[in-house]
Amino acid sequence: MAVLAIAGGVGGAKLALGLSKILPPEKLIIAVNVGDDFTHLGLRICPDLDTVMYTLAGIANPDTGWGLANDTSETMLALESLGGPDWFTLGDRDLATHLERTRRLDLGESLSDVITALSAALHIKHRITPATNDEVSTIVETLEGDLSFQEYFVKERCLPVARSFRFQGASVATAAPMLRHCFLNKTLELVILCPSNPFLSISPILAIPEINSFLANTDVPVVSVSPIVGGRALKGPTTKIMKELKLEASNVAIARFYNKIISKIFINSTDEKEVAEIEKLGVEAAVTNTVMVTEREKMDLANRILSETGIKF
Ligand code: FO1
Repeated sequence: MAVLAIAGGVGGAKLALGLSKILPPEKLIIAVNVGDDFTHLGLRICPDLDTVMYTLAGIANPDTGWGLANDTSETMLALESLGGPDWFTLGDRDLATHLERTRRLDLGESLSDVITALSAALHIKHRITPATNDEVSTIVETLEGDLSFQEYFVKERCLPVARSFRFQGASVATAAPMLRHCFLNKTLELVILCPSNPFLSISPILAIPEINSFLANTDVPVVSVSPIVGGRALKGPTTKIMKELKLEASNVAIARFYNKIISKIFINSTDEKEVAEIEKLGVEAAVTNTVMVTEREKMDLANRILSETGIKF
């Protein structure tokens, strides 16, 4: 039996790391969002997958949460002097990941096989899989028209007002083989929606029919860790997006968003006052520290989730 952690970028990667420090490889699967992926400079860029891989390998840039620690940017400088696009910063060593991924994909390898190979090369023992091997692209519908995720997030720095999102390709995408195997063989004992942006990072995964129907119908406990603390997101545009979607930036709103699939939500101790409101939704609220800065805090949160849900490890 195994725990399935569903993760997006930086926030999800932190909890995935905490879980990987506690659970042995055979007891954990990390399924990662592909909605942020895009082809740039002819290379297939998979930011959330790379953030999770680099984080588990202990080589992620600690300041940004993405890219590699101590990377250099000679190639970007040279590219800029040639008049190439410099809005999306790719480190010299990070580029090797994109080159090798693109090489393998062009040979016809599936994205999940490529991630398995790259993870092995990075000496990662735990299993990381894309949510799907199909292309799912998050499109941000803004007042200035539709933007691809990276155009919105990086090029426009999340400034355009978001009206809604769509996940191009999701309706015909299938679950990655590792996930399908778990669903069919009933090998999961817990599903954790990690504290990533529900609208931008988790929704593209829930939009995949096979994954949505599993989560909506399974009797395996599905829990989430809220990305909101004290009325704001710890990182990224979640709070701004919630405002633009006319949602209050609260744990109640997150619990309501996931209401059909979660039985429990973990919220930060500062937000204890929201428990009653959340439990009116029929979702149990567990209060703990959800702010993960140190590795200890990542492991403590992972421990709390596993012990609250009775997972033996
Ligand atoms: N985010 C930025 O804000 N600016 C960048 O130039 C940038 C480059 C980049 C390169 C590789 C990579 O894996 C991630 C990168 N990110 C950058 C972060 C990325 O946009 C986000 O991590 C996710 O897509 C959102 O979770």
